[in-house]
Amino acid sequence: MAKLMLYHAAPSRSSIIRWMLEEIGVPYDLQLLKLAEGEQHTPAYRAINPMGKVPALKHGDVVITEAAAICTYLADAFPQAGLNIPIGDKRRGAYLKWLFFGPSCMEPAVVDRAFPRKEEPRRGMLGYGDFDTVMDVVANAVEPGPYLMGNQFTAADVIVGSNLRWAMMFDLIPKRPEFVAYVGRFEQRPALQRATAADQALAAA
Ligand SMILES: N[C@@H](CCC(=O)N[C@@H](CS)C(=O)NCC(=O)O)C(=O)O
Repeated sequence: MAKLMLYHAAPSRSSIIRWMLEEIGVPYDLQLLKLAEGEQHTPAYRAINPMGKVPALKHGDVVITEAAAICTYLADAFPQAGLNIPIGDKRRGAYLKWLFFGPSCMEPAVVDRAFPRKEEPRRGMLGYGDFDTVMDVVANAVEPGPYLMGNQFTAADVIVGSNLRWAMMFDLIPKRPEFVAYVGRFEQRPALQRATAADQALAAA
């Protein structure tokens, strides 16, 4: 049995972690959950993630939930994969900013746009401000390339890249040339190709 166990459903946000694990290149096991059958709400799984959501990752006896936290954790726990910016490196500030920006700004901006609220909240009350600013900020960050942190591909790209990939796939954001070029660079990565093929096979089964 591998030391790492991913609680997974395909396709879902846990596919982000599958990609991350393939990038790291260590063995892992999967525990599959059928979300449509409510397996994420069983008492056994709620003991792992009380939110009743995937992904969750077990590393030995450590449990981590929330996709961006899992990616941050894995990058630090397996530094030999070169996907983290270590503590003490000045670039870690920007690296952490992008890891948090995915779930705290990009995701809510995209979801709010897909499912508009009856009453428009005040910009100052929304952590992400407004959709167009979020898109402009991300476009400016990925435009120089190849990755958010320059030449180094990091866990931040797994988070921000997954967000952009998914949102463009479902036409939830404009296919800006900066986004298309950035995401296009990932499609060639063997780790993403392995994770995607394995998840497609799971989804089809
Ligand atoms: N904030 C969580 C979101 C996780 C999430 O929403 N997962 C969805 C799948 S994409 C889920 O488990 N949905 C099942 C449910 O809510 O019942 C993260 O980033 O990990």
